[in-house]
This record gives sequence, C-alpha cells and structure tokens, in this order.
Amino acid sequence: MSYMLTSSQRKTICSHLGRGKLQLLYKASIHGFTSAAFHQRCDNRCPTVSVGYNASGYVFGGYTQQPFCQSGQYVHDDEAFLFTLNGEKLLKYPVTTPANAVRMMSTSGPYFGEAFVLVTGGKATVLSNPGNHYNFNAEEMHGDDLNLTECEVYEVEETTELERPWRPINWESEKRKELIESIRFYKPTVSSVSQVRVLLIGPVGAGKSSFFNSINSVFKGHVTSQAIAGCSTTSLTTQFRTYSLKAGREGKPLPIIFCDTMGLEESTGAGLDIDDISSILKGHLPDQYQFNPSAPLHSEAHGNCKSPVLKDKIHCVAYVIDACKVSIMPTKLEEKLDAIRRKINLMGIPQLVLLTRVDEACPLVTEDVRNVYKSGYIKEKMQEVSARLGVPVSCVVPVKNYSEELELDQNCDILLLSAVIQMLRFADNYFDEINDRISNIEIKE
Ligand SMILES: Nc1nc2c(ncn2[C@@H]2O[C@H](COP(=O)(O)OP(=O)(O)OP(=O)(O)O)[C@@H](O)[C@H]2O)c(=O)[nH]1
Ligand SMILES: [Mg+2]
Repeated sequence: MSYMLTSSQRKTICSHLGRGKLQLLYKASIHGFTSAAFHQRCDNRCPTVSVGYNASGYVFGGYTQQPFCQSGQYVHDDEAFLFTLNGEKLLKYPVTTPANAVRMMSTSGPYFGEAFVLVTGGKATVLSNPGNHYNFNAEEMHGDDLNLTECEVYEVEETTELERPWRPINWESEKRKELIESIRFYKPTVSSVSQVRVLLIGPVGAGKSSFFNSINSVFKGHVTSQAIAGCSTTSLTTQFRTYSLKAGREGKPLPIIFCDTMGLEESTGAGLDIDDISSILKGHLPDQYQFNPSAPLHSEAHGNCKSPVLKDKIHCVAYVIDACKVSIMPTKLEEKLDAIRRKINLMGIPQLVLLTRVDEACPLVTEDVRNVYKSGYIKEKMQEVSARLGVPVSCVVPVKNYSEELELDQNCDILLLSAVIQMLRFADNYFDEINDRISNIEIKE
C-alpha cells in the first residue's frame, strides 16, 4: 500500500504537529470508499490525520487527537484542525467550538464538526459547510471540487529517542576499515566453497537490488547502480541475477555473491514463485534466468544446473523488508513468507532480515543514521518484523541503502557492512553444520 502524501508533505504535517511520523491506516481506493471500511480500519486509533484528494489537485483534510468510534456523539478536542496543503505549505483552520470538534458517525468517514466530512453516504464525496465549528474558505481548501479521487487516514505515531543505543555501534572510520578488511579476508570453513551465496528475497520495491548496489558501492568507493532499482508496482527485477563483487576497480573478487530475485507479490501466480525459490536454494537456477510466475522452473527443465554442488547452493537467506511497510504487510504476503521460511528451515539454511528504508521510517534516522539504535520506533519495527516473520530480533539488521546520493557516507557504510558481516557469520554456522556432518560420517566409517 503506497502513500499518496509525498514524504515532504508528511514531514510538513509532522512538523506542524511537533512530533511523530505518519502510518497509513486506511486507503479508500484499496479498502473502499465506505464508512464501514473506514471504521473497520480506523476505530480506536488516534491521533489521526485524514486526507482527501480531488481531481483538481487539492490535498486537504483534518486532524484529531481523539480516537474514532461510532457513538453518534460529538467529541471534545481543542487540538483539532482542518487543513489544506499548498505544495508543501500547510494552511490550518483550527476548531472554533472544541466541544463539537469531531462527530463519531457510523454512516460516514471522518466527520469534523458539522463543517467537513470525508466519504459521505457511502460515496467518494466531501460534505463541506464552512462555519459550523470550523471556519475555512471552501475555494481555498478544496477548490469547491467535492468529488474525491482518494481518501487516506494516517495515524500519528510517536518517535521516542532512547537514552542509549540498544545495540552499541562504533561509528569511527577505523571501524569501517576493519569491517571492510574482515569481509575481504573472510574464508568459508568448507574448502570446496570460496564464495558465500546470499539470497535476497522480499516484497516488490523493498530494496533488494539497492542493497546489492549499496554494498557494491562501498567496495567500489563511490555510489554505483549496476542492478536496476527503482519504483514500480510490479517487480523491476525480472531475472535471477548472481552478483559478484570486487574490492576496487581491479581488485580481487570478494568472498560473497548476492543472488537478486524478483519481488514477492501477495496474489498467487504473480511475483517470485515458491517453486523457483526451491530451485534457487538447491542451486538449480542459472544466472540471468528469466522468472515466469506462471511457469516456474522444474528441475529437469532446459538450461538449469543439473547436479549442483555445495558452492552453487544458497548458504544464507536475507529477507529484505521495508521498515515503512512492516505494519501494513498484507496477510497473503505474510502467508507466502511463512511458507518460504518453513521450506528454508527444513533445509537448515540460516536466515536473517534486512530492514531497509530506516531513514524514511523514522525522522530521527533521517536526521542522522547513527540514531538507528536510539530510535524507539525502529526498535518497535524490528520487534514487529521479528514476530511477523518468526525470526528472533537478533537476526534483524537495519540498513539504509544508497538511493539518491552520489557520495558515500561513512555511517551508512558501517551499517551496510555490519549487515554483510552478520550474513557471513550466519553462513559460517551453516558450514559448521556441514563440517560436523562430514566428521560424523568419517567417525562412523
Ligand atoms: N530512502 C531509501 N530508499 C530506498 C532504500 N532502499 C531502497 N530504496 C529505494 O526504493 C526503491 C526500490 O528499490 P529496489 O532496490 O529497486 O527494490 P527491489 O526490492 O529490488 O524491487 P523489485 O526488484 O522491483 O522487486 C528505489 O527507488 C530505491 O532507491 C533505503 O534504504 N532508503
Ligand atoms: Mg530488484
């Protein structure tokens, strides 16, 4: 579910409220332009920002700190206000009779005084009556265009700053060097394997390709974008790609390979297929294999690796999850991830979660990436993703991928490199298991 408010509009609203961040609860084009859908998703939630959009390009709405319900009563709120956004500028119309700030009507969407209602009579329309507990100029607020093209309700969430980071991180440049060296000189404990293969899987647009690009950038010394990354509703990555990395332009190959996949989608027959994941895990899928969700690869198909050995298999799986979307992950997608995880568990492959976009998810982190373990909000999201995916919090690592910058940033590098170190440690566990099994067999013989 994507936000219609741009990130700078969200920032404008938050800075007017003096706190927090916005989390989307209800989106009429997805959940329906009905009072029932609105109440189902928004009752008992607060504080909220309700936003309407019309074809004339106006973005407008109302804020209340009171939880929505369906009592039919007026609710007192002296903080409530209506607003319109002019680009990134917010024009505010404060409540004039706080006792009548919001009316909790079961038959409509957000209902402010008797002045302004979004989604009325089960239709995508606005009721606009300036002067009834709110004063505003209708022309200025919504251009007198009362048909909605979209309506969204966001919950305002607090961003608490913890006193101390809950995972200590050394942000010095020495640390960055040390991490780079540990990766360069890493060697798997199984002699037949020289490079750890890490599989990146996750929903469309979560940042799988960007993660590879970011790590590649750190080792290249400048921001690169070898893998195609960007925004789209369906996956931009449609081929299976295995990416090797080099330390510098002429450097030696690094002991890690990233396997980039197509994004997962909630509907069946779309996005990355579970059967294809099986083939990848076992090492059957060749580089540049074209994903086709309606016809996943069967092991006997043409062009695949018939008898893959340990070095062709996946040694660690990273679920790439967007921190902004953890709370609104569709059930179907969660079920798909659950099925995938069971399969991977059976094969004994270690798994971790890369929580991306932490910079967008929390203003504290936007300000300074070093706040990542000081943000109460990011901690909460890490706990939530751990519960949803069934992996311990110790297996969740936050990262900020390079997305718009041209130059590297030491702090982002440290976070990215720490994630890679974690992957190598996990792969070590996998190799240890294999070594144990081999030595057990040798002892028996
Ligand atoms: N701000 C920010 N943007 C990010 C981050 N990671 C990815 N992005 C942006 O998110 C968009 C999607 O990223 P991709 O790397 O293409 O995502 P993907 O998972 O490969 O998506 P598909 O291949 O389409 O399934 C791009 O525009 C990236 O620039 C991040 O950590 N922070
Ligand atoms: Mg991609």
